[in-house]
Amino acid sequence: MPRPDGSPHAPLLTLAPSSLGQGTANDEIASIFDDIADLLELEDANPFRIRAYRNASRTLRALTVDLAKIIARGEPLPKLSGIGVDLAGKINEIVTTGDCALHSRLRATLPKGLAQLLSIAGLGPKRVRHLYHDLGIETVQQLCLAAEQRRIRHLPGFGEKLEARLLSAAQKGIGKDRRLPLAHVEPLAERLACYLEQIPGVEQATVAGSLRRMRDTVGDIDILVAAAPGVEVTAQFIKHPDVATVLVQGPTRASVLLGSGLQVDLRVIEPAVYGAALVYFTGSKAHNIAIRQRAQKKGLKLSEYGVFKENRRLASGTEVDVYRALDLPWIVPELRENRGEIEAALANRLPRLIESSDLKGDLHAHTRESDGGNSLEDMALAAQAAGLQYLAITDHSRSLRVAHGLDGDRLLQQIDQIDALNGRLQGMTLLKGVEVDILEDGSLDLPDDILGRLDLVVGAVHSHFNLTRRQQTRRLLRAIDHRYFTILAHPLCRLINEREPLNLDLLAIIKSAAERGCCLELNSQPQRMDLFDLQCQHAKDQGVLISINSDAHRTADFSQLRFGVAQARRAWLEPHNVLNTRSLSTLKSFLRGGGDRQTERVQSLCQR
Ligand code: DGT
Ligand code: CA
Ligand code: CA
Repeated sequence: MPRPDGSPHAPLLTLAPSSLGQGTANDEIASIFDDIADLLELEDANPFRIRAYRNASRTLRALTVDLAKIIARGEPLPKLSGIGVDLAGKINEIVTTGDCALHSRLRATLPKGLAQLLSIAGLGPKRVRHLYHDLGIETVQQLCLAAEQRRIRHLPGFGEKLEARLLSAAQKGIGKDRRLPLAHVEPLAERLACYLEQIPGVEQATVAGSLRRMRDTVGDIDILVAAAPGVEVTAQFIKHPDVATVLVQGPTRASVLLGSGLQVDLRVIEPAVYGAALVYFTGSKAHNIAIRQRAQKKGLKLSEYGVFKENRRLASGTEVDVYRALDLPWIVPELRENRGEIEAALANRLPRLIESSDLKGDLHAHTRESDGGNSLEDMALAAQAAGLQYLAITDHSRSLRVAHGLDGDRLLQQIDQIDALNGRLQGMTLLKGVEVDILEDGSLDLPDDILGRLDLVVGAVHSHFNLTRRQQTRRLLRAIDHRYFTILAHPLCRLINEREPLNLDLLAIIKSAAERGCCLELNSQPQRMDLFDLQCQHAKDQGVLISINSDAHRTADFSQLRFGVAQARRAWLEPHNVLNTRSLSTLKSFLRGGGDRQTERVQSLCQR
C-alpha cells in the first residue's frame, strides 16, 4: 500500500557533513552513490543509470587520490573512468554541501521502512521492490507477518527457504512490546483458530480479547477452545508451524510467541462453561469489572466459570445465558469497553450499530493515475464486486509529487474518462473527486475552478506534520472552511507504530465541521484507522457525518472497509451517522449543496 506522506525519512547511511572536505571522503561519496543506485533500483529506474552509479562507486573506492582535497584546493577533478560531467557535478555537490539533492529526493519519495528492509540480510533492491510492489510490504513488521502467512515464498526469486531466512533475520530487529494493527493480526489468529478446531475432540475455537472487540491495535492474541478434559489441545497447539517459542504449557493453557514476537494465549475450557469464559476473556477488563459489580448488586457472583447464587450455578453455557442472568441483553463485543454500554443495555437504548452491508459506496480511492496500482475500470469493478454501488475516485493532487499527484489538466482528463466509463458501467457509478493536499497555510492545492467541477473534494494533510498545536488547528479549520471542501480524510494522520497523531485541537475541528456540514473520514487502512473510536463517537454526538472509506490503492483494498466498519461500531455509529450509507441519489443531492451546504442539510440527511 503505497503511502507517500512525505514523512521524514531515515537516512540510509548517516553521513556527518563535517567528515567531508577533510580526510578521505572517497568512500563516503561512493556510499552515497551505492545508495542512489539502490534507491533508483527500487524505483525501477533505467538500468543504465543504475549501473552508472554502481560503476562510479567502484571507481571511487579504488582511487588513491583524495577528491575532497582536490576540490578544496579549487583544482579540477582528474578524468576518471565512468565519471562524466553529471557525476563529477554530484561529487562536487557532495563535497561542498555535504548533501546530494538527488539522494535526498529519492529518500523522500520512498517509504522509510524500505530502507530498513534493505538492511535485512538477503534483501537487495530487486527483492524489496517485489515485496513492495507485489505485496505492499514496506516495513519489517509487515515482512514478518507476510512471511508467517507464507505469502512471500510465491514471489518470483524467493521460495520457501529464503522466506524462512528472511523471517528469522527480520525478527531480530523487531520490537517485542508493540501493539500491532488489527488487520495484520486477524488472519494469523483466524488461522490458529481453524487449526485448533480441527483437533479431534475440540468443539469450537474462538478468538477473544481485543481482537474480538475489534480494537484498532492488538497487544496479543487470546484464543479459547471448548473441549472435554483429556483432549490433547495444548500439545497439538505448540506444534503449529507459526509457533516459535513456548512460554507456558499445561493441560488447559498455553502461551507462546510467534515468529514476529507476537504472544498467543490459549485456554482450553470445558464446554459447559464456555459462555462464561468467553465473556471473561473477551473483556475488556473495564467491562468485566462493571458487570461483576452489577452481579454483586444483585447478590450474585460472576467469574470465568459462570454466574452463581451462593454455590448454585445460574448460567455459564453461552454468553446470552450469562448476560441474561444479570438481566442484561447480549452486548456486542465491540461495545464492551464500559463506556456506557451497560447503562444503555439496561435502558434498552443500545444502538443499532452499522454493519458492512449498510455501506452503499466508498468515497476515497486511488488509481494508477496517482499512486494506486490499478486502472479506473479495475477499481470500479472491484468496488462493485465488494458490494458497493458507487465509488469516488480521489487521486492525489499536484503538490504530492511523490504520489504523481494530478494537476488541473490531468484531473480534467480524468473527469472525462470517468464520464465515459460511467456510460459503460452497469450498477456502479464513479464519482469525480480528488484527495487534495491541504497546504501548510490551510489553503488547498488546486484552484477553485477545478475543485468546483468535481462531485466531492476530499482533503488531507500529507506534509508539515510537526506544526504547533495552534498552527495545525488553524490550518485544518481554514481547510474545512473552504467552500468546496467535503470530507476531511484521516484527520489525525497517525500511522500505527510509525507516526504519532497530529498535535491539534480536534474538538475545535469537530465543532467547526458540525457547524459547516463538513464530513470527517474514518479511514480503514490498517495502519491508519483514523478517526479513532472515541473521537469518532464524539464527532457523531456533535452531529458530524462520518464517511467510512477504504482509501483503496489497489483492487484488493476494498476488503479493508470491514475494519473501518468495526471501528465505527466501537464508536457507536448507526447507519444514519454515516454518509456513505446513503443511496446514490440522496448522496448526490447532499453533495450538490456544495458551497452553501449548511448544518440543516446534514440534519435533514440524518433524519432520513
Ligand atoms: P490487548 O491484548 O492488550 O490488546 O488487550 P486484551 O483486552 O486482549 O487484554 P489481555 O490479552 O490482557 O486479556 C484478555 C482478556 O482477559 C481481557 O480483555 C479481559 C480479561 N482479563 C485480563 N486480565 C484481567 C483482569 O485482571 N481482570 C478482569 N476482570 N479481566 C481480565
Ligand atoms: Ca489480548
Ligand atoms: Ca492475553
